[in-house]
Amino acid sequence: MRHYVGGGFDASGVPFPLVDPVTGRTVGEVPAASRELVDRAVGAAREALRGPWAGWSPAERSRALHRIADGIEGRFEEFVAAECADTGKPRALASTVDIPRAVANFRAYADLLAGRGERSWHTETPDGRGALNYTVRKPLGVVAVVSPWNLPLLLLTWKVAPALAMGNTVVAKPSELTPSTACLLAEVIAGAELPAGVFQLVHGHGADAAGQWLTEHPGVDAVAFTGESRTGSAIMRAAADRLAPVSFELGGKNAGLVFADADLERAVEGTLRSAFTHSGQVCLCTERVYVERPVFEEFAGALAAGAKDLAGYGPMISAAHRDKVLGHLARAAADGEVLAGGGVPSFGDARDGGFWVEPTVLAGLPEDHPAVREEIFGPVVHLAPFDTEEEALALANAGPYGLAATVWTGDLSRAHRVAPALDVGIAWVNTWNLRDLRTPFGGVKASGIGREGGDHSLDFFSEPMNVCVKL
Ligand code: NAD
Ligand code: 6OD
Repeated sequence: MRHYVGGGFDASGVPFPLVDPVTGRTVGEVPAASRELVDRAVGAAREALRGPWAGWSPAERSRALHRIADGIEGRFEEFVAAECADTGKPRALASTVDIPRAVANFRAYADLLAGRGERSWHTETPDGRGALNYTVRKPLGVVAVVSPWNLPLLLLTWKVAPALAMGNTVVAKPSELTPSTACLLAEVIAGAELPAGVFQLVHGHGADAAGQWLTEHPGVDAVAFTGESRTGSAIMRAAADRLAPVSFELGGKNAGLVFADADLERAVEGTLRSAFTHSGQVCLCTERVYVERPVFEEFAGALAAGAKDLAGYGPMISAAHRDKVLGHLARAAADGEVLAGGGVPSFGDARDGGFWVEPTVLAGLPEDHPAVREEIFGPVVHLAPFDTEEEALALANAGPYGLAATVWTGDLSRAHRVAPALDVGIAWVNTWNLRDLRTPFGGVKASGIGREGGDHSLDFFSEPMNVCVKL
């Protein structure tokens, strides 16, 4: 595990343990970046803004992104193994989502950049000759990228790729819990013929450590962050003093709406996937499902049966996170009904030392219960009945978050009525987590600020400047 600063690797810093969530055992050490190293990383990124990188054309940057994508593909199995080791997620997930999506992030932004144009305007002038206005896109400068542990490489590259595409330099700080694929990415970038200082990687914790020192650094021009909403508030306060722009992807408490006219089998199967993928540790996972009353019992029975049958799921990321999830389950069991799961699985092997929680289906809790209002970020879903479309919308739209929602219905008119009326950034109809990388991605309310994806990211990571030429 090494930092990557100014084109060189660096293993300095007080080490902290890396823990395998599957067994709870310490399996390695990560050096924590000192404040001095963070300073050096920001300094190297500033320096690189004045170097040859500034002269690279969009086409050259686009080709560089493809080289990085090639580099990840060339070490695909290493990336998959590292992601599984850090997160405990099943290989099937890392090899079909995390790593291919990281490759796709570089390719998608490379292609968008290569084909991107800007508008120009002809302005009338009294002498009749007019003036031509055109837009020049400039990088923001040094961008801090701070990312979480749930989809470590996917969410890091989701920001690094568009930031580099637009000519910025980057200092990235991955989650302290999942640093391994970021290290591999630094190795790939080191071999991708980018000028020294264009990409930096520093490891460490968040508060009073590398994350905070980086995001409050006066040499950082913008912050792109994915993580908890309250961390976003702390980062925004730090960025406010220097008015640095922020792009935030934050927490969620995503709702599913199941109407009686839905294909119930498909809705159950889709909800199992949306609630329990990566054991609920995906920001888009569904944690509340509202089911139209005539089909509530049937849906609840089938979902609970499906949850009991789930095999091949992974653990929570850490002991602290497992304890938070189990705390929610203890309160929920006391106040409502547990239809499936609710406990810790027993394996009779080394996994018993890991951070496991059973896929859990709850019902019967009031809407203001912490398990229904707060983000759990674990394999836990609560079911409640509704009687009318208006009630379903009111239930889904209540609460502090607004990231994503899913509507299950067989009525086309209802789908088009309900989906746009949801207070979220992303709504799916009869599917979940079908994501085209060019579409806007992000949340409303406490779920985020701004949009990522396609041109939205390229816009965030650049400053449009107007040039007006009198003809
Ligand atoms: P977190 O906020 O604890 O940490 C995220 C990153 O921020 C880590 O790298 C951490 O070290 C750093 N950090 C923590 N405190 C900091 C501080 N004061 N200053 C600067 N950096 C700091 O989040 P997490 O537990 O790693 O991730 C889970 C959360 O992320 C959940 O809330 C989930 O909903 C959210 N998430 C959101 C999206 C989205 O797209 N909306 C995607 C994935 C995860
Ligand atoms: O784009 C994807 O494939 C994906 N799974 C995004 C998830 C983001 C939030 O955790």
